[in-house]
Amino acid sequence: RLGPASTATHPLATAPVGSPSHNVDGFVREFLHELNTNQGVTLSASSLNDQYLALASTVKNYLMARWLETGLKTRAAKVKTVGYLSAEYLLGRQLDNALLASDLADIAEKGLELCGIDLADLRVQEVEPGLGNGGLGRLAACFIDSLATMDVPSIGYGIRYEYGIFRQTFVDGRQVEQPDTWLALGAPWEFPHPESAVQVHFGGHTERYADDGGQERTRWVPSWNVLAVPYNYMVPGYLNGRVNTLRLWSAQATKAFDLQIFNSGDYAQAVRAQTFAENISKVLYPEDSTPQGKELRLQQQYFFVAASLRDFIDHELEPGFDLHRLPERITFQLNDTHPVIAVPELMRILIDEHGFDWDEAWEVTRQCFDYTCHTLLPEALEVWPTELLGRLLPRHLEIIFQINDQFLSLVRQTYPGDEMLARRMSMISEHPERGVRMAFLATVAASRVNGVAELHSQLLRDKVLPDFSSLWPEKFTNVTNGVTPRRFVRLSNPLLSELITDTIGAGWLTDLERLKELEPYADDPQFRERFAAVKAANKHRLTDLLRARDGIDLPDGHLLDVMVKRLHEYKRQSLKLLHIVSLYEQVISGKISAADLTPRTVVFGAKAAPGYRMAKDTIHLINKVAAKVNAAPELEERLKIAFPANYNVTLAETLIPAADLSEQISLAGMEASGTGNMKFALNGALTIGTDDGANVEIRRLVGDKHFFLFGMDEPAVSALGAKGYNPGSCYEANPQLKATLDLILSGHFSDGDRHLFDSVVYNLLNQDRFMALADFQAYVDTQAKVEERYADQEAWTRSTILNVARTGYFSSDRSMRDYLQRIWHTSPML
Ligand code: GLG
Repeated sequence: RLGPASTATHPLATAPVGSPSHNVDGFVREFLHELNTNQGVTLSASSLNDQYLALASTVKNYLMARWLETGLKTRAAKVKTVGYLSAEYLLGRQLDNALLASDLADIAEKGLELCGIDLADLRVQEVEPGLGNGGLGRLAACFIDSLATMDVPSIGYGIRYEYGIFRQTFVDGRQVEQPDTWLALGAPWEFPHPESAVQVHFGGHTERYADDGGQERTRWVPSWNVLAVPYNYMVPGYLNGRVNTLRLWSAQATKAFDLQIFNSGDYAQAVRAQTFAENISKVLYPEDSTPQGKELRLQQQYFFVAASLRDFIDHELEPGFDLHRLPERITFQLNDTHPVIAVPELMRILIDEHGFDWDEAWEVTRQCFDYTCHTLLPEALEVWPTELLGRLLPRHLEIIFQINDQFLSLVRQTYPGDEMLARRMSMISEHPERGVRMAFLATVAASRVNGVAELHSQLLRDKVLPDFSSLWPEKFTNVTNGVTPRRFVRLSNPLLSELITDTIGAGWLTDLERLKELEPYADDPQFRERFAAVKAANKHRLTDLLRARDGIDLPDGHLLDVMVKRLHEYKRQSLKLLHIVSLYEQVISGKISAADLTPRTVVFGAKAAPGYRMAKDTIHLINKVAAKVNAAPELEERLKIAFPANYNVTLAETLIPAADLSEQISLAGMEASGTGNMKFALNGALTIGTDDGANVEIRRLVGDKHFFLFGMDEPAVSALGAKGYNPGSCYEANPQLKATLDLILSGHFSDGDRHLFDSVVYNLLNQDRFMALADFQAYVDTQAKVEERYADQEAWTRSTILNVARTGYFSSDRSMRDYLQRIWHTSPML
């Protein structure tokens, strides 16, 4: 990447050139220059897209000098870098974040105005890079933002999917997926570097040979390869002059690969082969929390990880660097098991390419990796069939077997005679087929293993990896997730941000615990009034957006009750739905009158994995119920459901600040952390939630009075599971629950079709793995308490202020501080 050392003598050649002038004139000049030279148009002839692209280039030009300086400074300092390895980055739109980080927002707005352009019109041109599924990918995006803001040298490594998470549409209430063509109108934030592409190999076999010293060695003789082309993205810190790099890899066919086939004379086959190679980074797998054991997925994982290790070792380190000292310079964070194949890859590089012996290589490797687990669902832990792994990466499978052998001899030494234990802890599972348990491999290799909230980390130790945590108690730790306040408070909620700065002064955006200073103002009626006015304005902003985006009309003055997250049975959208249907049933059957209802609009946002039947049926059911409820005159407009399609980061940014009530109702022990829960609390919504994931910590911080807890806790869930849970008996014992389910079964929501929703309803009645029926009554009762509090607007607002004031802990800056101290053992660059 650096190329040959420059022999230039001009003084400007050795340092980054300066930035454009930081004022309106400088901005306008730069913008018009970009429009002319990059887009090739004059202002008068330019389209909105031209203007957006020119604006993006302009902003990049302001950040450029800092980016280049950051690179030079970091290389020269030879400090430890954090290499964040993640198959997903759910970035959201880039423009506003870049304007904020470079302190250009006002200048840009004024400058564009002078050009007759409204910044707001350009903002909406940007298609967000949706290179992730949900929480895990969004967390990675928050983390790299915090690392840059905290001046930590770091590189995010991932995949530049040509198609990100699918665009969701509804056809007759059913989810239909459309490809996400986020690159179609140009990708102004990326810097492709085809000249720095690295080769990634696959397939073939291994062979032994004797090296010059007569030592027996192994080499991998792969059968095909692809090029990994890096695309660099700026990751600007907030007003601190640091710009880190996110490096996403795109697959391209190698020349050698084509030539072989071209030479055989089969031109068409050669072109097809190119497509085959390029398929690797073509599309993001849309499964969230459930691995798909697809070959292409393993190819993706190895592809980005191999390219990243190669890149770091060959391009980031100085030539001739002694790899025995690698842990001094890099710590790779494994974001879930997706990048775990990096462990045998580093072993292979050290042993096969650099002549390390096994123990030396293991010593280095062990110190270079840490592993974050994001789940508790056993079925969500990746297991790769050895047949597949061996075919695609034969050398890696050998190395994994050897790591496992060494590990199991340690287990046998530590617990002599306990063969059952050794079998349980083996990285190789035998049933249903022979496979590699990637979480075990990660746990053995990593210096530290962490869960993502206190409860989750505890359950990880006790239930998911108990044998490992008794063997290595000190290896396990917790880092509770966080969210970046730059995007999720400052940018998404400008009015609240202004009010906060007005009240406690500036500086809180990088020191979020300072929100505590708001606490006394909860008792100040004037402040409460201002705070409530912000919420009301945010609701209007949402109303405008949903009208334009989805043709949805939100009624005024309703409690805005929001459940947005991936559609998953464990998250229990079905429980929310039962609550709605129950209210509706009581009104239409005359048990209560519409006047008894607290005016409420429930907003859903949820994508289902395209192959996840139950989730898709649940979406269909929500839409069917919505159609009926929204049209029911009996309800007198006091209960509404809005389900805008294609929930994404951009929608979240307008939706969350408008919410009154945050639904975090997973079965206790199932949601590792949640991060939406944090965003809502920080934006002044109250939570109705179970004792699950980070809810536990949110409740502890905001106080019981300001959090609506309901349902079984994890021990109760476990006990009920052990005793034997029978959802049918909940149904029989609870007349309102029965009436609710019966109404769905009667075909009321499905134009008389009594079987349309059998899958959903009978699953609840017969199996209900996530115990929605068991928590139904508690949920409904707690919703009544929500309504009671909401009726007292002063008390409600007071609680919401205290939620904001007390949740500064959930800044991803704090998460990064915890990783730095507990896991990475490094500090920001001074
Ligand atoms: C996971 C979990 C979430 C968690 C997120 C980030 O399901 O509970 O908040 O990662 O750690 N697969 C996910 O999205």
